[in-house]
Amino acid sequence: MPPVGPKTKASAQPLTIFEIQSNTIDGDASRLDYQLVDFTGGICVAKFAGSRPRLILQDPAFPDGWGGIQVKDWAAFDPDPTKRLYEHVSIGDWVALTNVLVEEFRGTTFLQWQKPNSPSFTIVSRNNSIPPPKRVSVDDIAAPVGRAGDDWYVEDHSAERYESMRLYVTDVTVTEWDLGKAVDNYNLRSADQASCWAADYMNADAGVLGYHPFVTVARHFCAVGGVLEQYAVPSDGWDYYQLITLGTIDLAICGDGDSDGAADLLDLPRLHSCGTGPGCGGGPGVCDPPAWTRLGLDWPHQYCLMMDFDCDGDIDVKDYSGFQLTLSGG
Ligand SMILES: [Ca+2]
Ligand SMILES: [Ca+2]
Ligand SMILES: [Ca+2]
Ligand SMILES: [Ca+2]
Repeated sequence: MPPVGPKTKASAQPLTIFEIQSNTIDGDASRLDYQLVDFTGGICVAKFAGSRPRLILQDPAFPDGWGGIQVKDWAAFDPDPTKRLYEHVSIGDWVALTNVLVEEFRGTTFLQWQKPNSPSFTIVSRNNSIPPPKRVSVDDIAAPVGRAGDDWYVEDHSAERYESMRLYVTDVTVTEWDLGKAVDNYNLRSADQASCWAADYMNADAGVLGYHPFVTVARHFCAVGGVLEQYAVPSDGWDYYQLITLGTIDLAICGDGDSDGAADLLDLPRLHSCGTGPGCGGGPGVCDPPAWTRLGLDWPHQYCLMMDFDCDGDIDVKDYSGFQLTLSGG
């Protein structure tokens, strides 16, 4: 049975994502845990189907932290469609909620949509632009540190501010897998030897073993994107953050402009369109960039992280050299 919320509201005013996430006891758990709240809402940036479908919401007013939250729909399969939430919300909708329960569940703050609390939703606006993912360093979302026995803990919770936000890291290599509670985490190591953990359990393109087919030990990525989630059950020896990829577009293999898993000559047009500037123009088969790779408008070469071989933020002659080396097996 889902937990049923209290009958009184935590606040007379609807709360923002920032107010729910940043108001913590210890830099992690929300002080509003187990309180019923009204919620000003956020833009739906992703949906995750499953036995308990989820919406991932972001508030673009807080791009640098405390700007994301997940909503779990406990009534998604209710016979009465007016009681359901998940199916009524599309990516790009700004959705506001009333009577949802804040719950800290295994380290992550959820808003629980549960019929006994008589929740309601309002689609405030549709077709909003999706807030761009935030670029973070691997160290910003550092992997847990192993301790005596089988315990794994993050040393601090400075990554908490990014919980449930879309992020990406660049220039990383898979060094280990089968880590974590569900034995589905993999370690991403940066050139400066920092590590973070990722997993593909929300990835729509993952295989039956739980990993996306692009993920193998020793695989290098120009960029990996996803939603940050915490998994914490300290009594069982777990407390870690993990970058959860959502689709193939979140796994940018260097040089693989068409995301088919290999860099070859068919990817050359994409390299060229990236290298000639931001006006890719959406030419056929060339430049329909994944939304998550869109950087700020002031960045000169949008959309093209998989072509940034030297991971310095632009696509220039050095990246052509990187592409050539890749094709020649160098
Ligand atoms: Ca947390
Ligand atoms: Ca939180
Ligand atoms: Ca390719
Ligand atoms: Ca470059």
